[in-house]
Amino acid sequence: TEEVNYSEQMNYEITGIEAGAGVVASAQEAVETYDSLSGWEVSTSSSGAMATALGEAIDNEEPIVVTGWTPHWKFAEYDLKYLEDPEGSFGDAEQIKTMVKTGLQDEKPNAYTILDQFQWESSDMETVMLEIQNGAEPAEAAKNWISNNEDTVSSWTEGTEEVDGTEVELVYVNWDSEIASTNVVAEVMKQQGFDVTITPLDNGPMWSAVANGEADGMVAAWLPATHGSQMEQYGEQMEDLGANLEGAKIGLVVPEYMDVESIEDLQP
Ligand code: PBE
Repeated sequence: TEEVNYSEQMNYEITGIEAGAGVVASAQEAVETYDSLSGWEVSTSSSGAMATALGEAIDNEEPIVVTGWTPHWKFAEYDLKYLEDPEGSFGDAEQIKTMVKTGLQDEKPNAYTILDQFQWESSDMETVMLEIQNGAEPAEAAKNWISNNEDTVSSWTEGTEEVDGTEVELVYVNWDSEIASTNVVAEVMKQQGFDVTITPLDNGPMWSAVANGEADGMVAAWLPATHGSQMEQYGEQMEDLGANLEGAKIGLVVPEYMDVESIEDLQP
C-alpha cells in the first residue's frame, strides 16, 4: 500500500494561533519532544486565522493539524479528532479558573461574590460560542444565554446587592471561548448595576493586568498546564477564585478523514 505523506502536503507546519497562547507553547514543546515532529514548525497568527485555515482545508479535504481546544464551536461545526499525545506535551484535563486582583473583596464585595460564584458547563459555553460563530454580536449572544438560564445566573448573583454604577474592568484574550465567558459575566454584572469594561489583551498582559491591579479580574486562566508558566510568574500576586468550568482540554486537532490517530503517526 502507498503511504500518504501528509507532512509534506502540510509543509511540516502546525497551524497555530496567537504567539502568547499556552497551546502554542505546548505545541512547540511537542515539536521538541516527538521524533515524528522533527523538522516541523508551529506557525502563529490568530485564532480567527486558524479557524479560517481549518475551514478551507476541510472544504478541500486537505490535511491540516491545528492547535485546538475544548470547549470550542469547531467540534460542533466539523468532524474533528484530537491526536493522541503519549508524551503528555498538552497535559491532561484542564480547568478554566477565575482570578481577581488582591483586595477586590474589600473594595468591591458584590463584584467579588459574582466572580467567585460564576461557574458553568462546557455545553453552556459552547451554546454562546456557536451563536457568536453564526453571526451574533458577543453581547447579544450573552444576553440570550442569560435569559434562557435564569436559575444558573441567579446562583451567581445570590447573596449580592445591586449597585449603582460601580466600575469593573475585566480582561480577556480574543479566543472564542474567552469572548463567550467574559461577555456573559460582563452582562450579568451590568444587569446588577455595574459599569463593566471588558478589555482584550494578549495572554501575558492579561495576567499582568490582574497581578498589578490594573484590572479587577479575568475568567480565562487555563490550568494547570496551559497557563502554568503565567501562573508561576503572577499567581502569588492575585487571588485564585477556583474553577468556573471543568473538563477543558488542549491538543493537536485534525479532521476525522485524516488517517492518523497519534502525534507519533505524523512523519518527520
Ligand atoms: N486557548 C484557549 C488558550 C486558553 C484558552 C486554549 C487557546 C491558550 O492556549 O492559552
